[in-house]
Amino acid sequence: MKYSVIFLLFSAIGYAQESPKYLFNDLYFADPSVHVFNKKIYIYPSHDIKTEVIDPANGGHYDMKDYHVLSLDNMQQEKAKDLGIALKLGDIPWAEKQLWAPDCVEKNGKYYLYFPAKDKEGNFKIGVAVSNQPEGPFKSEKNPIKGSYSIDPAVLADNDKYYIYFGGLKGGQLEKYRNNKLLADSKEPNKEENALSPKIALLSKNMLEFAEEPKDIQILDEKGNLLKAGDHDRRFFEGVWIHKYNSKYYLSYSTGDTHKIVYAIGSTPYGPFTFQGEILSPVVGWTTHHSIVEIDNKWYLFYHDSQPSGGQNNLRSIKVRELFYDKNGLIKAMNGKD
Ligand code: FUB
Repeated sequence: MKYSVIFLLFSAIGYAQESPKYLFNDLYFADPSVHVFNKKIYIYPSHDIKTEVIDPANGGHYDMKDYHVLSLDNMQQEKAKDLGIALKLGDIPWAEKQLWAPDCVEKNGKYYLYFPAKDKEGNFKIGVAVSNQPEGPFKSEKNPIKGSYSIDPAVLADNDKYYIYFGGLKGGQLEKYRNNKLLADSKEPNKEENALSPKIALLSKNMLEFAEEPKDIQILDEKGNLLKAGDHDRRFFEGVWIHKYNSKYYLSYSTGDTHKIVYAIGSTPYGPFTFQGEILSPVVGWTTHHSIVEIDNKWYLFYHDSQPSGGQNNLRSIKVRELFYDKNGLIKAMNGKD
């Protein structure tokens, strides 16, 4: 009875109804990038910890010091299993602090973990670490990827090519760069200027370098114009993810200060992408970050919120719920407060 009342309520306001579940009780994990490797589900999250650092302007309170890998045997399993530390700050020669949202991809039986961290000059760069198993341990390269900057790498394997997407504003430092160059006094564009966009680069055959200069991804409105910087409900902020559905490329991301997960659709990995709408309304907590994955012919949204920590922004917990498309391939919006 109670269930049907809730169902009717959410159907009426247009949200897809499917109860989310938390995947972990004891430790705080966030930013879940999820992949199926060798028929097992692997989650590559950030590992949130309590910290004394107070630095909201730069996100210094997201003070993570290692990566764990989590796994599920199937989607019926209630809780994820912690497979332990896969990489830690002290083993990354170039990194100083803040191990933020990672992603992992497999190529020819090797696993490549891409991750952002601040270097000794305080600039975010993207590193890569390699393992023979999906759960690690991963061995970091000595230096970050040449020409990399900002945060939140996500990798797409497509037709034997591997593309890395990245970028994030504010704490993620994207506005400090133009044309892939660090500028001394660069700021966010004014609200009537074009919004900053996530970047894409083809990865080299050995997966350790960019094979090309990162390019801007164009996100267009319904009239074919680039989204504007003042369009906070739609413009890119951080946490980009890319997946394919019915041969189309779906680019999804967080809008940051309006706390939504939204998406745009394109016909190639490089875009352009046309804005479509909301996937998830704001969760409890400042950040919202997700991945979208097909598992056993169903689609899932993995994400995080700060409900279990009582709303502490830097202590987040990962969740999952089923995701649905309509007959036109549009994603049904979900309520982040469920
Ligand atoms: O977890 C640290 C940062 O918070 C991530 O890199 C962002 O996407 C946001 O979730």
